[in-house]
Amino acid sequence: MVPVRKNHLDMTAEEKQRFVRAVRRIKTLGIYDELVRIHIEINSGDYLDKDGGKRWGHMSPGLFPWHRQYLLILERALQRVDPRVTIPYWDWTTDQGEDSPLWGDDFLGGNGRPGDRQVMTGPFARCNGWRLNTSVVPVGDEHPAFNGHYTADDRDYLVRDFGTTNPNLPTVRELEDALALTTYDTPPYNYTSGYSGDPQPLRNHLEGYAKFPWEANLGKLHGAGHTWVGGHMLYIGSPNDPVFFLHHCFIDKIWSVWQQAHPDVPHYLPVEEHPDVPSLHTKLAPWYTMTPADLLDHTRFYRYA
Ligand SMILES: [Cu+2]
Repeated sequence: MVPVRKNHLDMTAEEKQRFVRAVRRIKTLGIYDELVRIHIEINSGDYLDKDGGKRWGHMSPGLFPWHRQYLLILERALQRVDPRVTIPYWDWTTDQGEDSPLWGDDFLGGNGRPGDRQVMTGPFARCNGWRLNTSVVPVGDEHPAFNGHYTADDRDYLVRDFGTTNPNLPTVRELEDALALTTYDTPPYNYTSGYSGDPQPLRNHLEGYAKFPWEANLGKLHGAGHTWVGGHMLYIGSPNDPVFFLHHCFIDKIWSVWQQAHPDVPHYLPVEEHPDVPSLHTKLAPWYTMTPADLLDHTRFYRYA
């Protein structure tokens, strides 16, 4: 029987407690911080090479499979601590309140306090023992969503700033419009995919760098989830905030929903070798153990409720 991932709103108090306890445990074991470090390293390379060069999991068709493997590694580490734990997801199209149980003291804790925006409540507050060891901040004037340059951040506490950089979480309409697309990704397989006309690529709309003419701003869906939470979620060290994993779990579910909605189109592109981005049969860095083809069907690893 494969583990079942569910909406955090459907978790019992005990399930939430088990999840939180397991996350805190792998943090003390150094596993969590190693995953943060990997995300910073890969994301930085992806952004520095955004116009040409190796891109694994961002500004790349690798977005879905790379993060699927990344989440699987976290989930398996959690399950070594507690076999019943799975990663829950956060459906930000409907679960948009600052008073959502997501941000409760018994789950992820709340918004940052006025001033330094330090998270002061819940199990991931510094005062409750959640200390950042691999925190970074971007350097340079480039927008953080494009910037691969960073330096060490001496703040060892988690920062959130709900709705300041971006006041709007993604809408049902934005998600439906993206899910209606029938092309996984298009050349040049980067943040400009879809800019020069049709077909429009699912991946770049979901990632948030492409938009439809009726949409106001870039940065929707995946991007908007990051920017609405703000603080650490704005930058490449975003996995320091455990909400990263619930956010990306929903992105992962969306890929699955899209595949089911479009059974007859390629579920990953490119199929052929490509100089910059993973092809269907490229083993993904930094692990070099699985390819997008291996990761296409999640049902042998876990299911969604
Ligand atoms: Cu990422």
